[in-house]
Amino acid sequence: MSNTPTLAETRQRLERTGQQHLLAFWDRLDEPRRAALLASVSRLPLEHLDSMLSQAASLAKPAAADIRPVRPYLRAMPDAEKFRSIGDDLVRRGKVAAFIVAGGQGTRLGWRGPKGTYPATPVAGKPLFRVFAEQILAAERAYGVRIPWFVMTSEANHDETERFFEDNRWFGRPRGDTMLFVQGMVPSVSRDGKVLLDSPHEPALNPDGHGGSLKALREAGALDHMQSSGIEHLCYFQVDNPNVHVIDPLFLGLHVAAPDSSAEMSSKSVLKRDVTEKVGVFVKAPRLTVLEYSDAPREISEARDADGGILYGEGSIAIHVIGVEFIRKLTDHPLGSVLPWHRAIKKVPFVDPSTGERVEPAEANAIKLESFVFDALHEAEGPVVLRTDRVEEFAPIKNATGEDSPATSKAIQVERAVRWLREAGIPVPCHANGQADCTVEISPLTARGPEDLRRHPPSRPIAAGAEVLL
Ligand code: UD2
Repeated sequence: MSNTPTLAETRQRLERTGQQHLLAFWDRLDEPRRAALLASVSRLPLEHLDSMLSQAASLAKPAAADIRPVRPYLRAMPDAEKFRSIGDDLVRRGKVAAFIVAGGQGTRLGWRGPKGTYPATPVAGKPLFRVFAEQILAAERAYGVRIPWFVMTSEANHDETERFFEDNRWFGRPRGDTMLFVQGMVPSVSRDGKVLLDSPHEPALNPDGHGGSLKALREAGALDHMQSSGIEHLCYFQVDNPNVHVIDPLFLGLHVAAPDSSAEMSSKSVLKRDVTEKVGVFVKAPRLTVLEYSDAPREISEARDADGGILYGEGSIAIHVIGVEFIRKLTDHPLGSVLPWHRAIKKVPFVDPSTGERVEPAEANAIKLESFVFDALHEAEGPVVLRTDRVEEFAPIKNATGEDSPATSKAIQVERAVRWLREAGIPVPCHANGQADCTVEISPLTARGPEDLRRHPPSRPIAAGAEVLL
């Protein structure tokens, strides 16, 4: 027997919550559409919607006067070796899993398909998902351990993502070591709090943001799975950054053993390129917070320190380590997580319940709610920030052209490869100005850093002007 509420129950609930218009087209619907409508209404958080909207509307942004800079750890810290070996030990003992959020639409890039399928690397044109999978595989080989990979998709791209992994035979890793699951959706509502209809039998929904990943991990059974297999920490990253070091022992060691950390959540930063760069920044307000670029008052984003550097310059590159126990704590909540809702006012096409006509609004007409994973920092005891090197770890692909585009990402990927080769003492052909005269890509399966290249140098020298895949 189905658990879907009946029409009468649904009608009562809609009346109680002021959303009766969702049944406006009931009489015109066939049976399958009626069933679909009842089922989707049953999943809407209608009883909580008013409080979600008013919480989002009143979300306090920290006042400039209350904001202080953070003091990050640096990779070249005195105890780096100690932390690295603590991190190595965690990975070796199977305490660590990888977690990518890949539910976004990649609209800015204009790629028709899940963003992880985008051919991102400079020579082989490897798709992003392959780059990450090979990194995980390389770490598994180096540590002699299996590292589960959790992949969050969205309703819009789940099937295609799964097919891509299938078609690529799970990138050479056992099928059971990758777990795909779909993030949640929340209703898109009119400015007066009415859930919009996307069609006569479907409420308009939008993904609940990467903050929804914590709830989705729990609902998909991933948390239980991690706890039963002894996994204690998740290495969180985004789909758009091929230079991420998915498994970073120094970062993991710092997360669990820094004197001021309680191993709940830790983050990486890079120094902002300039004051206009579109990354959130880590600040103290007074707890550790990411101030999103669109929310930062100018006196904060443009403030300079005594040496002329950017005062609030610790840019978030959306790389975190999150404790599994901490995720359980955050998701012990009737709405699935304690993270606050943010709202964005957007244009959302809808079916007008009074006329039955589809409206393509000329102006922003709707409130979309979403939550952000970095808001969890605010809840964490003793979160720490590790400042890392930009070229080494951040080559984002966000826009089709210009900044943070495939072209800039490839240039950074090549810059890192050249740097690794030079550090390993391998000659790289140069122009007169010292710039490398070659396009090099290093597969994660060849080297995870300069050390691997030193141990296994390329069999042939790199020729001037060559495109080389190592
Ligand atoms: C994000 C950060 C920004 C900075 C930057 C670094 C936010 C709001 N801003 O900017 O502060 O750290 O990254 O690169 O995060 N995603 C989902 N489901 C969703 C929404 C997003 O899985 O409902 C994923 C998406 O697939 C991507 C990541 O989250 O992997 C970031 O999403 P974005 O592209 O919207 O964030 P962006 O680039 O504006």
